[in-house]
Amino acid sequence: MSTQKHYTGLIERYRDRLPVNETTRIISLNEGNTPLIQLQNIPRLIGKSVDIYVKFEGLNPTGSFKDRGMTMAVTKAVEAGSQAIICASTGNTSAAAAAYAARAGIKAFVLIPDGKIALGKLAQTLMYGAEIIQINGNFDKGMALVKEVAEHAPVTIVNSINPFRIDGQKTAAFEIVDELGFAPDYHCLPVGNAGNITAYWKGYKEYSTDSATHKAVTAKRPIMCGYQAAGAAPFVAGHMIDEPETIATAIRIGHPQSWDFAWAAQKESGGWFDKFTDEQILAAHKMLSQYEGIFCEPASATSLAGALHDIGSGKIPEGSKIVCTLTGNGLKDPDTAISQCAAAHPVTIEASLDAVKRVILDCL
Ligand code: AN7
Repeated sequence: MSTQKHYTGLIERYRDRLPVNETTRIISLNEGNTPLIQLQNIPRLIGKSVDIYVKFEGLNPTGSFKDRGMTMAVTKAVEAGSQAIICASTGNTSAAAAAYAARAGIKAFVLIPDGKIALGKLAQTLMYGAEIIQINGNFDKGMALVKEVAEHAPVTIVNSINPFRIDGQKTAAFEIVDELGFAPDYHCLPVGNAGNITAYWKGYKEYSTDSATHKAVTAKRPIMCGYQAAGAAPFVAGHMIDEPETIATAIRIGHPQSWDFAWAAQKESGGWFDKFTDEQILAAHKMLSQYEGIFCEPASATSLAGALHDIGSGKIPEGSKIVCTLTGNGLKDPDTAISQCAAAHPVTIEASLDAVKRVILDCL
């Protein structure tokens, strides 16, 4: 029998760098430990000598990176005696909050924008048993309401303004350094509320010092590249946006909550923000599926859209090692996936050997 300890989640793995002690009840679904996959075909296709790795966060228990933050936030909420959590969400946070609340045996309230949440996210959140409050307004409106409500009701906010969320999410940077043996040259992320870019930067900074001695163990940190959807790009505009719009509904956010932290990550790392159209995002989305067999959700592909653009222009030079975070699973948003493939709709034929054979021979 194997004596190897089975994986029990990111809090156990990185306990010495997270705010827990021996008596803390850990609320976990064995999140984290997601694959870092090196792209094989896309670099060849673009004719550039670069190592591009994708950190596929869509393989977390609820299908997005939010699980990293939620295991930590719900663990701390339960430790503090909270009976209920609340969040505003474009979909993934609500799914994660609902799942971890179910696991902990507490209540989850989620505020979602009316009609602008991907189908898979809604299905999950309903199944996990959260109280869904659909509002007549976008994510930013919901976030403002959640902050107000939390002052008047006994609920813990689990949006990324909760610092424990950032602590959980920083472990993705630890995993990357552990796996590669070094920090990458560039780290590319889709940016909405900017909690994740904040978390990765915190993680890379903390991991370059020993947790016990606080001595530097590696000096290298990546340049952070934050990419937004063109219709929802406050970091590129340099100011908040009131009517954000993009097909990548996960990042349809105009008033990012981690504004100052994200600017700090950009400045300290020597990185940049940029924006890409829905067409560019969807092209990267499809490319990942069709050339690498990796199906992420549209918002996630913004990281690759940005990386490919900046590799093409030479801003990211050849020889670089690049990590793109793919924040969510493609199954989250089946509608956008299917509508992208309209031209290749399945043909219906007669159920005979001849008919099937003809289709195959026509294709080859
Ligand atoms: C797939 O679920 O804000 O910049 O409410 O679901 O840390 O906000 C989701 C954000 C990127 C942006 N990719 O991350 C929510 C929510 C996916 C996402 C982001 C989100 P942040």
